[in-house]
Amino acid sequence: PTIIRREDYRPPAWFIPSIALDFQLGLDHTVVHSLLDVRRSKSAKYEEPLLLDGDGLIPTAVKVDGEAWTDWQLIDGNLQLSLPGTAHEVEITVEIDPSTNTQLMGLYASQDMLCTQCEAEGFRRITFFPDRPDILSRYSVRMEGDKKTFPVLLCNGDKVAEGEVDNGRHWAQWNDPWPKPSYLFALVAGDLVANTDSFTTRSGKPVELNIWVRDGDLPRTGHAMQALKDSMRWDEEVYGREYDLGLFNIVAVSDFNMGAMENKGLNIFNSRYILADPEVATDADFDGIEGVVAHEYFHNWSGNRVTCRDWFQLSLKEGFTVYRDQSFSADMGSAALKRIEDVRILRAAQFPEDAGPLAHPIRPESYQEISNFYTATVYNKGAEVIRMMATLLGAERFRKGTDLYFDRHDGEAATCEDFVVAMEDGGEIDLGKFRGWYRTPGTPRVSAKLSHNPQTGTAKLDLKQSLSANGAPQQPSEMVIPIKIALLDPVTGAHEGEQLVTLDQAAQSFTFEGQKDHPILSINRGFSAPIILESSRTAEELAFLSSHDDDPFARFEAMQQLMASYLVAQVTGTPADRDIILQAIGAVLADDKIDRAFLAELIQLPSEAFLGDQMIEVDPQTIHDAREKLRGKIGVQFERKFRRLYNQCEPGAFSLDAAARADRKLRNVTLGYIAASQVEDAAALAFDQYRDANNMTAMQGALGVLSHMDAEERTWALEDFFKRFKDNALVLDKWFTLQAMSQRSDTVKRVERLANHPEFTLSNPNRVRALYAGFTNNQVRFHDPSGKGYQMIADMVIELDGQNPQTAARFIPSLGRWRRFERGRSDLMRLALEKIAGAPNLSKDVSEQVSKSLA
Ligand code: BAL
Ligand code: ZN
Repeated sequence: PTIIRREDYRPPAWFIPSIALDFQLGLDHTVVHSLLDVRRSKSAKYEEPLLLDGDGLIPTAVKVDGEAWTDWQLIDGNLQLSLPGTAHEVEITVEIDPSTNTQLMGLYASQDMLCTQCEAEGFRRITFFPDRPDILSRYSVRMEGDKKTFPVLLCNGDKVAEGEVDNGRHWAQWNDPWPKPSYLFALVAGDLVANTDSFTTRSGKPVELNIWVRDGDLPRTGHAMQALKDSMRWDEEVYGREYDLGLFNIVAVSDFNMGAMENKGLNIFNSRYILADPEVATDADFDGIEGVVAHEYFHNWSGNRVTCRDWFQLSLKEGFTVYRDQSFSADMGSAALKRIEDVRILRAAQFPEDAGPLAHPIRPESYQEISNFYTATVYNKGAEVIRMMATLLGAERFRKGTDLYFDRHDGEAATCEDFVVAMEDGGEIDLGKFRGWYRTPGTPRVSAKLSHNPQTGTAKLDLKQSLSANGAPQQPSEMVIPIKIALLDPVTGAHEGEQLVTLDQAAQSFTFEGQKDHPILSINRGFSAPIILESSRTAEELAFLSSHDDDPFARFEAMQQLMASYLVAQVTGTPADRDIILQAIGAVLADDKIDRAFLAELIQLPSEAFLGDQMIEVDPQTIHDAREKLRGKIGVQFERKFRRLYNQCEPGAFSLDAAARADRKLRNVTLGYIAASQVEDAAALAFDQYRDANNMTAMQGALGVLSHMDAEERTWALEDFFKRFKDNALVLDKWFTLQAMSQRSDTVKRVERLANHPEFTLSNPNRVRALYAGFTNNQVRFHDPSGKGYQMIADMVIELDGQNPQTAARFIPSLGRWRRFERGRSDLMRLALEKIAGAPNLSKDVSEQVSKSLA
C-alpha cells in the first residue's frame, strides 16, 4: 500500500489562483467543464509537469490556452500535463454519473437532489484538480439544470446572476470571493424550501440566512436557525470573528457520511443535525444540533479563513473547532453538564482508540487513507490539547494568542506548529515541551498521592506520569500536564482556592503550607488534562468528595470512581465495600440543593465499556452481571425515593428550558432504577410513560427501559412506535438503535432480523449506524460468546465496503480491540478481522484499518 508521510510534504509546483466551473447537471449524467488558471511556482523546478488528481474520471476534452491538447497522460487515475510555460489556461471536460456514486464522496444523488461532499479528497471525483488543501483558488461556478428537478441551485459564495435557457432548463452563476481549498467546494441542486432569516454583524453588515430542507421539514428547522444566530453572535463576542459574506446557506441531506460539512457559505448537513421538534427529537438531539451547527459555523474562521497546509494538520482546524463548539455549548447551557458529556465521549471513543492498534498522535505521522483519520483522537483529544493551552495561558492571553493566529494566517494554509507559535507569541509563554502532545499517542497515566505532616502543617502531593505506546509496558513520560487541584477541609469541604500545578517531569512533588488537618484531594478538576488518574484516595474520601466537592466535574468523577472501583473489584473477585456507595447515593439523593440534571448524572453507574477499559482482560458478561447486580441493589434500596422523584418530575407543557430538561432527564434515570429493582409494575410504569409522552425524550427513555424487558408492554410499544414513525427516517433510526442496544439475550438474533427488515438499507449511513453502531456499542451482546455478533459485523463490513468504504471502515475498531478481551472472544474477534482481510477487492479505507488491527 502507498503510505503518505508527513515528513514528505513538498510545496506545490503549480498554483491555481482561479477556477471557473460549468456544470450541466443531471441525476445520472452531469458534464463538468473546468477552466484552470495555472501558474508555475517560482520555486518549482522548470520541468515539473502539472499533476491534477482524479478519481474515476476520464477527460473527454483537454485544451491548453484555447487549443486542443494531447500532451497528457492518465497515471493511476491522475492527469499529468507537460506544459511549456509558467502560466496557462487549462480546460478539461469530464462526465460523471452522480446516481451511481454510492460512496457519497464527490457529486452524488440523495433521493432526487444533487449534493457534494469534498473533504477530504472528494473534489477529485468531480473534476481533475490539485486536490490538496494548500492550493487556494477563487471559484466562479455556473450551474445549469432542469428547472422542475432542480428548482434550487446553490453553490459557495454569492449568487451573481441567474436565468432561463431552452427546454425547461435554468442556470445560476455563483462567485466566491474568498480563495479556498477544493475540499470546501460545494454544490446543491434540488427541490428545496428555505427557512429564511437574517443576522446583522457587529459592524452592521446584513447577512441572509437560509436553512434548506425538503418541503414538509420546514417546521423542524427553528432550533438550527436559532443555534446559527447564537453561534454568529458568540464568535463575535468571544473570539472577535465576524462573518464575511452576505449569505449563509445550510442544506439538510438524508444520505451523508459525516455529521455535517463546513463548505464556504454553503454548509451541508446530515439531516439529523438540522431537523428537530419535541415530538421527534430528544433533548440530546436538540443539543447535538446546537453543537454541530455551531461547529460548522465556527469553521468559517478556524478551517476556512485559516485552513490546513496538509491533512496531517487536520487537528489544527478540528481540535480547535471542537474546543470552540464545546465552549459555546457550555455558555449556552450548563457548563458542568457539558464538561461531563465531553469527558464521557472522550473516554468512550478516544481513550480506547489511544490504547489500541489504531492509536495515533493528534497530528499523525503517516496514513494510507485520510478518511480513516477523522477520529476521536484528532477531534476530541485535539480539543483537549487546545483546552490545556487555554488553561496554561488563561483566558486573556489565550485570546491574544488566537487573535494573533487569525491575523497572521488569514488566507493561508497553516500548520499545527503555526498555531502553537501564535500561542507562544500572543500569550508570552514557552510551549516547547508542550508540543509533545502533538507527536505522542497514548493516554498518560498520572498517579497522585497526597501525604500530610501535622507537625509542619504541610501537605505534599507526589505526582508521577507514564505512557504506553502500542501495547508496550508503561514507561515514565514527560508530558506537560496542567492539573487543577484543591485541598478540601476534611470536615466542611471548604478550601482556599483552586490551584494549577503543571506536571512536566516523570515525577514531581508539590508542597502546600497551612494545612492543619489532612486535607482531601480534589484533583484534575474540570478534567483539566486528558489523563487516566490513579489516585490513592480511599473510598471514604471519594464518598466525601461526591457530596462536598464544589467542582461539579470532580464531584461527578469522585462518584464514578467510587462505583468503578467497587465494580472492578467485584469482577476481579476482590473484596470491596458496597455500603459506602449506597451511603454516597443516599447522601446526594437527600441533598435538595442539587440541580436535578446534575443529580441524574451523579447517580448513574459507569458504562460497561468504561469498566472494561479499567481491566487488563475484558469479560463482558461478568462486567454486565456485576453492574446489573449493583443497579438492582440501588433500585431496591432507594425505590421509594426514586418513585417520589419520578412523580415530582412529571412533565407539564413541553419546554426546552433547563428545569424542564432536567426533569425529563431525572425522570428517565429514576425509571431505569425502578425497573432495575424488578418491581412488578415496572413495565406498566414505563409503558404509561411511553403512551402519555408529549416529547421524544420521554418516549425514548421509556422505550429504552422496555427494550431490555421480557414483557408484552415492550412488544406493544415497539410496534406502536414503528407504526407512528415509519415515515420519519430519523425517528425510525431510533427504533433500530433501541432494539440493537437491548440487553436481552436474543439481541444478536434480533439484529440479524432487523438487517433484513424492509426499512433497513445499507445505502443510508444513518440507518447503517443506527443498527450496527447501536449493536457494537452494546458491549454484552456484541460480545456474545458465540462470536455471532463479530461474524455479523464482518459480513456487513465486507458488503458495505463495496458501496461505501468510508462508513464500512468505521466498524473495524469495534473488532480491532481484540487483544483486550478474554481468550475465547479475542480469538473469535481476530477470526472476524481475518475474514475481512481475506475478502477480495477491499477498499484502501478498510484494508488500512484491518491490517493495522491485525498487526
Ligand atoms: N470537516 C468535516 C466535518 C467537520 O468536522 O465539521
Ligand atoms: Zn469540523
